[in-house]
Amino acid sequence: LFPNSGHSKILQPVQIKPPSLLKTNVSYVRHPIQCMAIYRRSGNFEPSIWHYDYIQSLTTEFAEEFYTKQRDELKEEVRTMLCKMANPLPQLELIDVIQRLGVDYHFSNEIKNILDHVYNNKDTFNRERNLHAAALEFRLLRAHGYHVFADVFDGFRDGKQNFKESLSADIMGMLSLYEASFYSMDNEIILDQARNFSSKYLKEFLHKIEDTEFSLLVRHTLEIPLQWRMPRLEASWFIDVYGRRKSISHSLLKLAKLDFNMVQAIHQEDLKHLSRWWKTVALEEKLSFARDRLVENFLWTVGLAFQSQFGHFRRVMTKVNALITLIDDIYDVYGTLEELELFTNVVDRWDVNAMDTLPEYMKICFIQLYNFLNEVACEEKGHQILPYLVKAWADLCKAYLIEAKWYFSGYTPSLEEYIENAWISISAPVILIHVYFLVENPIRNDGLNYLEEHCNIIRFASMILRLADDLGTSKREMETGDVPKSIQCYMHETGASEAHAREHIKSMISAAWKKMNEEANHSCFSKSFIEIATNLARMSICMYQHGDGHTDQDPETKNRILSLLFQPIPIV
Ligand code: LA6
Ligand code: MN
Ligand code: MN
Ligand code: MN
Ligand code: MN
Repeated sequence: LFPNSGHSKILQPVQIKPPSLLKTNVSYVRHPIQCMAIYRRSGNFEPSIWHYDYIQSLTTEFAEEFYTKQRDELKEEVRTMLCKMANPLPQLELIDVIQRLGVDYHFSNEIKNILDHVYNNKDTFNRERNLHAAALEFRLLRAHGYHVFADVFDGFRDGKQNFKESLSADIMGMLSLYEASFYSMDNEIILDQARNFSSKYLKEFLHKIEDTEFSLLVRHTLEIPLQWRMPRLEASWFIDVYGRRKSISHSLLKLAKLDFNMVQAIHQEDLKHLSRWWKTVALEEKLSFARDRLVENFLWTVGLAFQSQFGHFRRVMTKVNALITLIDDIYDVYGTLEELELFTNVVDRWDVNAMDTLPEYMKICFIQLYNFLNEVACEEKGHQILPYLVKAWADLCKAYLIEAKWYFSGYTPSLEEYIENAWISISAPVILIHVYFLVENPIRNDGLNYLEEHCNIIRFASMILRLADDLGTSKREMETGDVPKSIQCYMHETGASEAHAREHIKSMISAAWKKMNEEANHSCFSKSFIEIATNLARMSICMYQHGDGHTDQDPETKNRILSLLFQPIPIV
């Protein structure tokens, strides 16, 4: 994953002094390959439905300073309410609501104080009697990194170590237990039991009762548990659900709506900025074989970090995603094997002079990458981060090349061999290395070595992204012609049906989540980095929930984009 001292070529970054960015109209020698008839696949990607002019025309009243004062007042009201509460259970329930509404980041200190108190007085808070209370406390403490053990559920089991059947009547308890079970780490058998037990009764409950708010919550949870959900999408859904409740805090609801819209105004500014940048890239006719999915690429970054102060983060990361998507299409769709070998070599050498060997479309792409990485590295003063970035991108290209070779030779690897390469070829290591440099501030001196030694969190987030992507995209990929993905490798290896293979891949996703939870709970990375890595996994579940949301512009994804990015929530 990372440079080691042997790779001297990479460890010597190319010195580049601004403003010496390369222009794309450099003259070049026509490569002989262009004289031959070349068979190229086509992704048949639809043009983007989000036009440049539409994005530039976005306006919202919530960008106005006018609302800041109103939000501050609402924040104070909610703060007072939160601190005034005397009992732990209603306090924890309120924290849960505040989190689901997406405004918990305004109350980090208050929430921490309350959870500290609950954690330090665990024994006085009588959980034995109330499964809901015990499960909620467990979930919130784990989510915030406290070390709590799953034996808090021991008292709910009978002499044979099974959950007591009588608990199944407590449907609120079942729901809370189910949500809590998704915070399990490796080898917590009691939480596996908890998940099986509660999901069985939740499903039974749904058969009996149709439309109450509660059945809506149960259906939502069974679809995707809270721990796996993209925060921003959950907020927009839950604002609606909460607004229909009878006894609620109107200040809290109003704060959630207002804050959602104010943050959305910032997202629109980010997106306008990005669409001006993207226009110059997408205009390159020689790159028109690739997916034009700026808005989807931006949505990923909103999934990673939505808050106002992450504007720069989203702008950089959207460019990372757009370049990944472009280069992925070069390797998977457009490039010939010979061209791909040349390109991999040029990225690996990081040498603009080697660029002459490339066909023009690759030259344009390499210049984009070259300039972009140099810009990112120049912004990070005082640290030589360029070699790390280049190494990550070169590793990505090498993993892409391995897949291309498998494709062109008709080879189907075993699932294990596939995964060993595919957790890199899904690009999460590239994404998270950029994230690391963007959020780790200051970069610890030993941080880079640490990153190298403790890259498990990167690995598990990558696994989830890869497997979720395979579930969502392999239909398209098999149609276009692509390397066998995890589902096909598993079918080939075991003779299983596609349906069975998909179930197997889903169970691998569950297993990766447990390891991810474990890492998140014991990691020395900053809270921001852990949160963003976890959000990458959540965002993959979201993007591929109904198929290939990154590529297909399906109605679900379109509606999500509209409600998250373009349409404010009505305030009244
Ligand atoms: C998905 O495409 C794609 F472009 C990715 C690199 C996935 C994650 C993306 C971000 C955030 P595809 P492949 C840019 O399904 O070829 O073609 O690895 O990826 O399966
Ligand atoms: Mn691809
Ligand atoms: Mn690929
Ligand atoms: Mn894919
Ligand atoms: Mn560890």
